[in-house]
Amino acid sequence: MTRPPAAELPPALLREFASVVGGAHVLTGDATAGYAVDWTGRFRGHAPAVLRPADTGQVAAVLSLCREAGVPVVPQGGNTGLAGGGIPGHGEVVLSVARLDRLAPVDADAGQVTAGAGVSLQQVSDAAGPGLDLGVLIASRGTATVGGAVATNAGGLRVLRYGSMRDQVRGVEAVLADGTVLSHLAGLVKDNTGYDYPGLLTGSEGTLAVITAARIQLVPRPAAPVTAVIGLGGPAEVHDLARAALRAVPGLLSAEFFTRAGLDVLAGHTGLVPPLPGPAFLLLEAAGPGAAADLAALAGDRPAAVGATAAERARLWAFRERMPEAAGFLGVPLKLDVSVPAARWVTLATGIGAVARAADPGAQVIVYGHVADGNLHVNLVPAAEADGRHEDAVFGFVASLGGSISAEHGIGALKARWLPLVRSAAERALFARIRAAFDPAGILNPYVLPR
Ligand code: 2HG
Ligand code: ZN
Repeated sequence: MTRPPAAELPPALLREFASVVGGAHVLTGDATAGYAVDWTGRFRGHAPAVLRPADTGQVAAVLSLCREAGVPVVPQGGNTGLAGGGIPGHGEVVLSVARLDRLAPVDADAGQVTAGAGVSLQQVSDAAGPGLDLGVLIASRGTATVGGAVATNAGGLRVLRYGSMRDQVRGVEAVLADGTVLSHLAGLVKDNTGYDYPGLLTGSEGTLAVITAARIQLVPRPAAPVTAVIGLGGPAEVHDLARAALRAVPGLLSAEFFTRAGLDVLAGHTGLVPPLPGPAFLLLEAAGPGAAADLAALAGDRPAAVGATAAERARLWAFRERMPEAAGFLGVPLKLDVSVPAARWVTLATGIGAVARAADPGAQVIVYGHVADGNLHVNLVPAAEADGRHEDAVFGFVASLGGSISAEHGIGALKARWLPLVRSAAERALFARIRAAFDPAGILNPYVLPR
């Protein structure tokens, strides 16, 4: 049985943890504070201890101790998650993978690299060298870790070209709740020898095992990328032009949507000056021969800002990459990341503001997202109590459009209640059986996903 939440752990157990990871890496009291809250301030918890193992053997040993003692565990990477899945909301112990930071040399033959769970995505990209890159690009790449990105199946800014984290994962090393180490890191492209458990662990949000390393397929580093921001009349124009880009721009890497309303908030608080007129913006990035000409032809005579140097591109990307900060200037945001079939995206993007305000007339809503993926980020600063009414409204609308209540951030603690909107009873029962097979004692992230 899992223990009830505890403000403190027995001193004998803390001593056993210390004998495994070293006393300096068993944090208690004030030292745990940064691990118990997410960066938006929406999710706050309490950890009776934060454990910082240095290698896979130490992860196995502390998990065995936790299981024997019935102590629930929340694995945590860079703590950049947005659904509360890495926060000890019910007094769980936090198992930080930050020190699993070993990055092997790139395997140039295979174009792959094996990275510890605590390596940041930026470090993987940097280590890939001039010819290769990590396919997944997210704004929090300097802090987000390989372990967290695999555990949440992170998406980001280039999914239309390279897919999500699952598409990059060729293998994992992970530790089950009973301390068993599983390792499948050869990176074989063809390997039909049984269940694809690395694929299953990808996106499992710390509920099945603690991922300690991943074998990652790198992609060719995009050559001479060009970025364009185009000012448009609204979501319908954004959607149509993004669809046209998918067909007409062979080197397309990104098709991102943001709005003037969001830019105005950023301008007021960060000094970022909106680059163009227009209530809506489409950021396109493309690489390879002809990319600049393809983007120029697509933009036609619409207002556009184009950047080809690293500095110009960074200036244009900042408008989109800093969008997640905007709502935070207005209050503590609810970040609802949803997706719908391509044909329903315009209905979603144009209708969501009214849907949210019907539930909470004073709510402030900022939307942006990955238009080519049917993904919209709904950042909502409630005026009314955040008692579930906003999720009821937004997720109900998304489900009515045949969409998903989590496009890329996961279910976490935020969305567990609404999973039945998009997953049948039979599916949830299967999830529970898979989970029981991996973690019969139920100590791994017990409050994330249904049990
Ligand atoms: C993005 O696309 C991230 O910028 C964060 O997924 C989205 O903060 C958010 O809501
Ligand atoms: Zn996103």
